[in-house]
Amino acid sequence: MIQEGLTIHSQEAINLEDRYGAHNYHPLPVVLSKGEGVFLWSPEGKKYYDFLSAYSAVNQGHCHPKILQALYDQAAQLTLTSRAFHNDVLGQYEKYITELLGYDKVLPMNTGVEGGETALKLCRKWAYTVKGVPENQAKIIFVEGNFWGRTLAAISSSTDPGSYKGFGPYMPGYELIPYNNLEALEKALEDPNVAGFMVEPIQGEAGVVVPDEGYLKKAYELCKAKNVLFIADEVQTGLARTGKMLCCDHEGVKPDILILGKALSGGVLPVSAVLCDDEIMLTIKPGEHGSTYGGNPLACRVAMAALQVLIDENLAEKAQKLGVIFRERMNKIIEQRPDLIIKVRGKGLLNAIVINDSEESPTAWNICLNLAEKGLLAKPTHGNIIRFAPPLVINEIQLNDCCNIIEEVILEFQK
Ligand code: IF1
Repeated sequence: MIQEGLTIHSQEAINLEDRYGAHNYHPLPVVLSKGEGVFLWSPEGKKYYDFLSAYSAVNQGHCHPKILQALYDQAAQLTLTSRAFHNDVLGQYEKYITELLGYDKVLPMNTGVEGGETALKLCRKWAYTVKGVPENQAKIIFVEGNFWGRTLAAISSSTDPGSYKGFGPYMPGYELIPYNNLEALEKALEDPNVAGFMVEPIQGEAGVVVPDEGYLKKAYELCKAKNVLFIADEVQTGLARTGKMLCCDHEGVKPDILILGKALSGGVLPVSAVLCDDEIMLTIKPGEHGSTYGGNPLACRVAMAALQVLIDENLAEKAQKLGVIFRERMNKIIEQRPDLIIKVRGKGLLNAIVINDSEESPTAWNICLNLAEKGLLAKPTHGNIIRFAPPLVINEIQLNDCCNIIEEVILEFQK
């Protein structure tokens, strides 16, 4: 049933996007018009479990009432002043998030990639003004398989031609090493001009690639030994997703620079943040960085509510517990269909199954079409990997219901 005036038929929505929108995505043939908690509905009222969570931006569930209330209240009061003036919310938010995560200061931005750009500017500035790297000689080390957004600086570090091909020339001062390889990192750190090492604690886009136990801790120590900044991109892994407030918490690593985004607003509007201590943060002087919407009162109020929900609802602990159940269920399915699924991997409620087929094969896509038909939304990444990441507010009954759907689709699937 279409709610007249409020929405349009699915096919009409698809047609309008095709005719008037850039073709920079290849979405599943699913149209959504309502979200609540772990559920999404099409305009026609078809109900889905959301197992993508907008790539971990709605950890708190769709349209969380407490986050929406913060939005409504602030929106009626003041939404944006620019940073040409102070506002009465920004300082409260800055105090809240820096005390919560244990850093001297935060630089508020909007999207995750802006967070990455900001972190790299801070890292380079620190290298020139504190470490003493010669001007314009700073090097940043990235790992193969990284993904931190779509800007020219971000794709310059990519090893995925789908991200960088056709957009050169690329940002200089980058060095790439294999992920989860400490020897390669140790070697790269020999260069005295290295300013920073930027890494995802678990690689999301690459297909939920979990490094060996101890990799993050040892990588951090190698960086410290060479006075190199350890920069953690927790845009996707942070904020309770992997079973801890931050994925780095699993190994007791406190990044020199921490990048957050996505669930920092609970999916309500773009909010990102870069946190670090004064020695790094104060290398950027007034007028050297910022953005129109960075630190706007609406985003700050929403972000405080989004963070508070993570704490009040113990979402990290829930993700940890339900993640174990989920992977156990997936492994039982794999025992029955080893021809189709190679493995399940992940931490907390950031997981993925690896399909026993080439990246070019349509198998993962077709499995996702069948899952959608049965009311569960997920999407392949890199062709043969299906990421499963429900909102962290999912309960055990719902999780098992979703595992039943996945089991049904996998057991009956024929390539
Ligand atoms: C799209 C991928 C995921 C990220 C990490 C920074 C950013 C992202 C670890 C940039 C963003 C998003 C981008 C989004 C789809 C999604 C994605 F498939 F593209 F790669 F999650 F894996 N660091 N990831 O994952 O944050 O600027 O987007 O706010 O491009 O469609 P952003």
